[in-house]
Order: sequence, then structure tokens, then C-alpha cells
Amino acid sequence: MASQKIAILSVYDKTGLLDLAKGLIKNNVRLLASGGTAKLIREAGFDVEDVSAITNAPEMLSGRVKTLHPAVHAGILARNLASDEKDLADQNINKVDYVVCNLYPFKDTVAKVNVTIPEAVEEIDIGGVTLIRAAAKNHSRVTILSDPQDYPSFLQELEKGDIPVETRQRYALKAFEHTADYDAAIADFFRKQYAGNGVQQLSLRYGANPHQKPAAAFVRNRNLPFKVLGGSPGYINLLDCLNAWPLVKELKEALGLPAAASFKHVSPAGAAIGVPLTETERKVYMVDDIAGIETSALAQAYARARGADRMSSFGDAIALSDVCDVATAKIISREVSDGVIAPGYEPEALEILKKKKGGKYLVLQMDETYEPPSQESRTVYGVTLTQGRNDVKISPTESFNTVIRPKNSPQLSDSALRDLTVATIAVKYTQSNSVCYALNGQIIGLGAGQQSRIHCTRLAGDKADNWWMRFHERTLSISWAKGVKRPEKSNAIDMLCSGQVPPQSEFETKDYERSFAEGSVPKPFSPEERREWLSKLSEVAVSSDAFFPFVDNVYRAARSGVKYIAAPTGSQNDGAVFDTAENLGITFIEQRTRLFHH
Ligand code: 93A
Repeated sequence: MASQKIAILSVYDKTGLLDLAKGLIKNNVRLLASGGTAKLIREAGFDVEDVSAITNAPEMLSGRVKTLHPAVHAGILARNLASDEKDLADQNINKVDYVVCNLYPFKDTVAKVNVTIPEAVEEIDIGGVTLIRAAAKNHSRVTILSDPQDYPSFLQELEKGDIPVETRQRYALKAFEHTADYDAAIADFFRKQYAGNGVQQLSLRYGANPHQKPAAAFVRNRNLPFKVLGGSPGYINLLDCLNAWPLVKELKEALGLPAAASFKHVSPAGAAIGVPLTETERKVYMVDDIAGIETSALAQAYARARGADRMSSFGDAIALSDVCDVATAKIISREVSDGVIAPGYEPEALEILKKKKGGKYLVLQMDETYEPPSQESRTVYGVTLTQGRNDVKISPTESFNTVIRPKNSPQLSDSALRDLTVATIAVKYTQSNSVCYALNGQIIGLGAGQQSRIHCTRLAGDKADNWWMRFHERTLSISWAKGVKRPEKSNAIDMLCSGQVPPQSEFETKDYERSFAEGSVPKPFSPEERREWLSKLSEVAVSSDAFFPFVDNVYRAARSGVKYIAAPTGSQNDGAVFDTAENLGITFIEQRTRLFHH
């Protein structure tokens, strides 16, 4: 006759316990239970023994040791192997068939305000986790019930005989998730207590919006890859910085020059490498008075990144590939900006930045040697998504070798390869869809986050046009009213260059004109003047994060001086897209990797 089956029950949440006990007894199962669990079952009039009946040891240390005993765990872990059977027989231990266990409510306890560490410590379940893990590990023989909701269906199957293997597997998976979640909650609590704010984790004021609390950033099994040297980062600051940093790191690796990026809402407003600035560029980018800029490639990179689209860069998060020097800090210090991430800061540069925003300016120091894990995950609406990190390398020598049109086209120039590289690395870190126009080692127009590709291409093209209109003599020779601030100048220039003038209302006109010196409001650009000046823009490179579905994108790009397009292929319209590019004198390069980013 088969020996009587044994169940060990030890539950904090006693929901459904009595029905389960009743069902087990009905099916001739011997019940063993820990203190409180046994008491409840016994008081309900069911037959149950204390665990001590098999351990011959009392519960100890005020309940810290209840079920931790070889008689329990050997009984659970034993396989149907002769050697295991012999070990059990030698020690007079019976096999356990069912384990019913759920854990102390650690999460509920630590969620209470002002919970103390000793209170939390007492809620760390040891014996229960051991029961669950042991039973789940041995699920080829043992059934583990860690969720009271499973009791009714378990009893139904028990009535029919043995618990099927698939059910045991399902319960085992649930059990492993239960203990993993439990341990994650314990680690989270102690990370906050012992890791020190800013070391392995960082409390954030709030998430994307002020009502999204609590918020934090953390890493597992190591320290954060950055240190906070000034200010306190917000959630979006970190999203910006942790996208902007790899962008500048990759730009520098690919092109061998210091790089900078200016981020807003998790897309670049500008990004550039330190190509020397011309005198006109210095003026357009409002850095002509910065001492030492001509000897700092990093400062020139940031001047370009910030200068690309000054409207979008207002309040930016900055990433620098190199140690921040004084010239770069000086440019940053007088712009409206939220924070900067760089591998280091010269002492004087740090002093300058620490004074910004009344001492609240965010200064992060990035660990240059940090390599992120190859797998990344996040949760959206409670669902965890995981993917391999986009670690594809974009390089001027490897990524643009496949010239599709014109056939037998000459070798691309170094400057074309450079600008294609800048544009492609930029779209890799831009919210999709994205299309980027680049020239002189910098972004000149970027369309981000549009659902339609042509809208990206237009947006980016319009930005590139505005950028170029800022080089027009009329824009360069604006004379400003006294006391006009830099952001106001940028706004007025943007109004003029993007064709928003003359304003439509009296109020708007007054507002616009107040920026200019008495009697020197610049004449709006006529359509002819605009066309004429835009026709001088040339050699522009474009990169798209995915293929062009229609030829309209190529037509639009051509209007902004585009001579090179790099994009993935695979559209039904590929042939027409290639033909159109060729007809418009544009070299079309296949860039093989799709670069969607979200
Ligand atoms: O303190 S413990 O980690 N030590 C143990 O040996 C032990 N065994 C089971 N807590 C232990 N348990 C837990 O006790 C179970 O996980 C369950 O949550 C609880 C049930 O206790 P009682 O039966 O006394 O109500």
C-alpha cells in the first residue's frame, strides 16, 4: 500500500486555509503545520500535527526558527532515487509531497511610514522562502502552493489522483516569481537604507510629472555610473543625460574629436564634434566673446550643439565627451540650461558651473569606463519589456560603404562621411521617427518623434532652413535694443528666419519689435530672398532611422541643400526613391541598420 502523502503548511496569509485543510484530509493527506497555521486548523476541528512531530525540535527564537530543519527539507528535496531513499531511511525521514506556504508581508510593512529597520528585519522570511524554494526546486515530485487562489483548482486535481506535471511546473514558476519578487523588495528597502543616496541609488523629487511619486533611479550589484557633483537630478534630466552621454561617447569614438550634445525631452536639439568655428559661426552661435574658445575643441563642439537650434536647446541637458574646461563652462554658464554630464571638470570650470542657478545647476560626472549591460528592460503599464541594447557601432569607414546611386559614384569625401556619421549617431539617440540633417560636423536640423516620416523630413528640413537663414547678412547685422536677453534674441531671430514675420496682431508686432534698436526692425525676408539664400545651402548630409516609404522625402531633402542621404532600404518604393535621389543629384547610401529609438 502506498504510504500516506504528507503536506507541510506554513502560511502568513491564511485565506482559504481551512477549505484546503479539509480537502487534503478528505484525500487522506497527513498535515504538518507551523505554529499559527496549525493552531487555526486545529481550532477548526481538523487533524493536524505540529512540524515538531517530525523535527523533534520546538519552534525557537520567537518564531525565527520554525520549519528550518533537515527532517523538513530532506523530506522535500529527496528525489525518487535509491541513494536519496537510503539517506531518508537512515535518518527516519518521510518524503513530503505538498508544500503550502506564503511569506511574511515584508512589502506591506516597509510601505508604512516611519518603519524602523528592526521592524523590517523581523519581516524577512527565511524558513518560508526555504520551503518554497526547496519545493519548487523539486517540482518534478513535489507540489508547491504559494498562492491561496490556486487552492480550489489544486483540490479538484487532487480528487482525481496525482497532481499533473504541468500543474506542478506552473506552481513552481509562480513560487520562483514569488520569492524573486520578495527578495527584490528586501533589496530595494536596504538599498535605500544602506547604499547611501547617490551611490547605488538616487531618490528623485518626482517622475515625469510632479504628481508621479515616489521616484528613484538605481542599479543592481554595482554603484551608479555617475556622481552628482551639483544640484539634484530629475527623472527627465536622467533620461536626457543617459541618452546624451552615449551619443557623445560614440561621436568621439567614431570621429576622433571631442563631442557635445544638447538634449531636450529625450531627443537631441543639437549635437556636434569640435570642428573649428569660423568667425561667422561664432557670431551666429553667440559665442564670439568667449575667451579661449578657439583653442578648445570641446567648447566649439558645444557651441555648435547649442547653436544648431537655440529655440529647442532652451533649458537643455548637456553631454560632453571630454573633461569640461573653462571655455565650455563659460558658454554653459550664461545659457538657460538644466544640467550637464561629462567625464570630469577642470576645477575652475566646476566652480563656474556650481554657481549657476543659485547653486542648483545639475552637474553629473560620468564614469567613462562604464559599460551598460547588453540586455535592457523597462515596464510599461505593468508589463515588462526587454531587449538587447542597441550597441551597433556607426563608423565613417564601415557604415556608409554601400553607395546605391549614382552607380560607380566616386569615393565619398571625408566631410560627407563625417556628417553622415554625425547624423546617423544622432538618430540612434532620437525618439523615432527621426530624420537628421548635418553639415560641418553638427546637426543643423532634426525631426524627432513624428509618426510620419515625411513630417520628420519636413520638420528637420525646415529647421535646417532656419539655421541657414541665421547666416544671412540681414540676420547677422541685427542691432538689438538695450538689455535684450539672449533667449529673447533667439526668439526674435527665429521669428525672422522662420518666416513668422510680419506678425499678425498689433500686440504681437509690438512685442516682436521691442527686441530691436529704435528704427532698425529687420525687413521680413521675401519668398524670393529666402529662395535665393536657401539655394546657397549645399553639401548637407541626411540620415533617417528607417527607410523612406515615398519619394516625397527625397524631394523635401533636396530643397535644403542635401547632397547625401543615408537610410536603411526595404521599402516597396526603394527603386523610385533611389531614382529620385539620382535625378536630384543626391548620392544615396544604404545604411543597413534600422535605428528606431524609444
Ligand atoms: O522566521 S522564519 O523565517 N523561520 C522559519 O523557520 C519559518 N518557517 C515558516 N518564518 C518561517 N515561516 C513563515 O511563517 C512562513 O513563511 C509563514 O509566512 C509563516 C507562518 O507562521 P505561522 O504558521 O506560525 O502562522
